[in-house]
Amino acid sequence: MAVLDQLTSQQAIDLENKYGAHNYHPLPVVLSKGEGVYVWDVEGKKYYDFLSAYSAVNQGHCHPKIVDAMTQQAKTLSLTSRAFYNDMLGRYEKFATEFFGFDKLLPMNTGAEAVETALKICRKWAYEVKGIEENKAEIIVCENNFHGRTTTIISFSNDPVARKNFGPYTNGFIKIEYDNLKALEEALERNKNVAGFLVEPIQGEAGVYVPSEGYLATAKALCKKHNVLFIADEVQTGIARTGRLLAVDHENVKPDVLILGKALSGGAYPVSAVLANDAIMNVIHPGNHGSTYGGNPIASAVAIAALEVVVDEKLAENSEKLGQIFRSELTEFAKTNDLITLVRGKGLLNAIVINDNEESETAWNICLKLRDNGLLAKPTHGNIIRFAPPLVMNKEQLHDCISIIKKTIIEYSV
Ligand code: IF1
Repeated sequence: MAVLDQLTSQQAIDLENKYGAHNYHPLPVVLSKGEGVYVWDVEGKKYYDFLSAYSAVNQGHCHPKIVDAMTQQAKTLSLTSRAFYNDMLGRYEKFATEFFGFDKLLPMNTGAEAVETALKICRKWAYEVKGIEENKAEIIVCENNFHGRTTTIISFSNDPVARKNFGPYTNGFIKIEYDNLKALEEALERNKNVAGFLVEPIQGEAGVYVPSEGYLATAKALCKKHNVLFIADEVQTGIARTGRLLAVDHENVKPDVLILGKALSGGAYPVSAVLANDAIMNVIHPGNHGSTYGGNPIASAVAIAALEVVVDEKLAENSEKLGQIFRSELTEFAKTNDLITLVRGKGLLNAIVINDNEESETAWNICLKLRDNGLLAKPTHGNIIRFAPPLVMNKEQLHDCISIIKKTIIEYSV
């Protein structure tokens, strides 16, 4: 079989099982085409994409403006490394820092790299600006966090599957309960070497946990009081996903350090970034940090186009409007069906909690049925299904999806 011969779904799955590391357990569907809110499998069946590649495809699959920007730049100059300047990076940095309101941007590629970058900046700021004794800096994180899969990041994870047998672990992290301001205040008062507080404005992987109203604003105020950096990981919640440009905007919170990824490129190309003001970012000097592909011309062109789409197509407003319809319709429906115990989320980052335990296969089996009914979603745990369609979805498509979800739950309940 020639490498690019047409495949059946089963053939594609068999190839991945035989030749690929088994680091994922995908839903059994093999996609070969994407456009806007739709994806198609190799047999030509059409689906609504209700995961958006974990919120990387907020602008919709293969958005023409983003693809054009990528294609044009790829034909012109793809990569220079940072050994030389290029004519795209500075323009992207100016555009993005003005777009989000910070002095500077450090360009990386994946979300985890951006989180690692933010941790390094926070520690260096702690030693060189705050004056913490070297190698004593502590960063507060939340239980049930998800910030990526590097060795340092999983060192402060409490997910045994992400963590076990990857030690020895990186030190310097204090874990507290999410959405618990008393725990944060105590950790800040008890430890004099705290450099930063790293937090997801909504905990995505944990099951779309939306914190109490005021949590982010009060947490930021506590950090300011203790001269500790408030570091917002908006890799999943950013770029209009929750109904505002950033999830922290719901509480008018300005993070000291902002971490972006995923939809910063609209799913076209790996682009991530860390943004901060000069007093923090200027601790970084040549040779401290970098990446071969970080800030490459294609990434710069793609990110500019992806952010312009967010504004041009009013994606935050649409996310807010459709999210409210989604939650109110499904909350009403949940009253009539024992299978759904809760609907929660913000904008178009939502989840339903299934009336079963975390270890059950129920959520998985419901997602298999959703697939058969033409909608793709995936559980975050045995009993929680995350729903996150592209933000370009219109009302008619959303109502169609809500009907599919209701129909599937009813079918499953009998
Ligand atoms: C997987 C989860 C979501 C993230 C936040 C950093 C990163 C992520 C808040 C790292 C990445 C992805 C990773 C992907 C599945 C997906 C995920 F289930 F893992 F947790 F979205 F919820 N900060 N999340 O959500 O970004 O290095 O992946 O670009 O690893 O399975 P990345």
